[in-house]
Amino acid sequence: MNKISRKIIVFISALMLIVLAGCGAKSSSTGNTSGEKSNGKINAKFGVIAYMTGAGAAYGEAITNGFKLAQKEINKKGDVNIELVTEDSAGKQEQALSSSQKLMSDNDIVALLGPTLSTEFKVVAPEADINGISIMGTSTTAEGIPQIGDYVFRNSIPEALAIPAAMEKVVSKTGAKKVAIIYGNDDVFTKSGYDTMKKEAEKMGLDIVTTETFQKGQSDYNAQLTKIKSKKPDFILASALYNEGAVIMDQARKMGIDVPFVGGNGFNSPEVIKIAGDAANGLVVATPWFGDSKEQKVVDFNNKYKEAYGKLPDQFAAQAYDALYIYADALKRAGEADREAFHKALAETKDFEGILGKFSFDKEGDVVMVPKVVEIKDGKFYEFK
Ligand code: 1QQ
Repeated sequence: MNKISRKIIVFISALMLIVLAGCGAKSSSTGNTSGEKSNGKINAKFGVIAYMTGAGAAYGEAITNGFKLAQKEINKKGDVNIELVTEDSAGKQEQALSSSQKLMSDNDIVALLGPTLSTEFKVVAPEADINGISIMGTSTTAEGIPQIGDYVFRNSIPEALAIPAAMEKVVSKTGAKKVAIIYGNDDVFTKSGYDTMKKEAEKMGLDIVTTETFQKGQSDYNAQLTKIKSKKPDFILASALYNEGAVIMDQARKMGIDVPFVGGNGFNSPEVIKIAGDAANGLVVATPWFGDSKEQKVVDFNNKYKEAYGKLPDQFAAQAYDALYIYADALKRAGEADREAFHKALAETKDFEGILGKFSFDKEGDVVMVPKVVEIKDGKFYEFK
């Protein structure tokens, strides 16, 4: 799009945002800034859109906890002072969109973080891009996210990297030949995970014995699992968020299906173990985060998080924590709380050292990273060997 048409669209969008301002749900704000520079510090407000209520609320809880912990540390260091204005998207596209419009209409908001689900992000990011406000996903792993536009980034590792890594480990260890697939066909992330699973299974020469689908909120998977069981797969590929994924595993084990499950990013939550209990054993996933690592920065993060929230962090908390540090770093390099200056600095992020390792964006704003493969055994995530 040329500069003049972008400016016209930005102007029209700004008018719409003024009208929409104040319509959305209640927002919460932590920290206090005015967008001005005071005492040599750069004060900046960032908008957060997170899945805080509803079936997947544990994702949003971990994410906002990660942000708040990083915010406290960053503000204490003192180069920049960050205020976070948080909106609940409830895992719904319409609510994510109205929340983000409310945030974008506040001229003091320099950039956005979230929303949580790719399904939400896919409707919010194009609008942020048109408005020239940077937006970064910290948990969005579907294909095509940063490709939405120049202002769109993520620090969450795409399924297209994670799922093949997990599949390759399982196949090379077990010699599996036959696989069944089950996926949610009404969600951007679960569908994208399915596309990756199918493509990779074909590439690896696996025999896909059946492909089953389900919808969000489904509680009975008897029909799908009966079919899967009858086909005797060597393992099952499941693309699901934790609330459906854990129930699928529970019902599968109760039916006597004991083969491994390979899942995507949605399973990387302790909620899976909480909901499925022993039935979660045998789940293999790839993740940028391994909480039991002996690396000092991981141990330190675990301790700080536990002290603040009374429990250990998960992948979503770790990604959010790093994301706010990436934003703080860009803000410092931008030198002012300005949307354009911030965008330029963010795009230039390179070799940022976070708790998840060294981080750079590729030229499309996507993640360059090698995931770790973990499996659940005896109710705990272990490195898959
Ligand atoms: C996505 C995801 C989910 C698991 C985030 C919570 O990866 O929607 O992209």
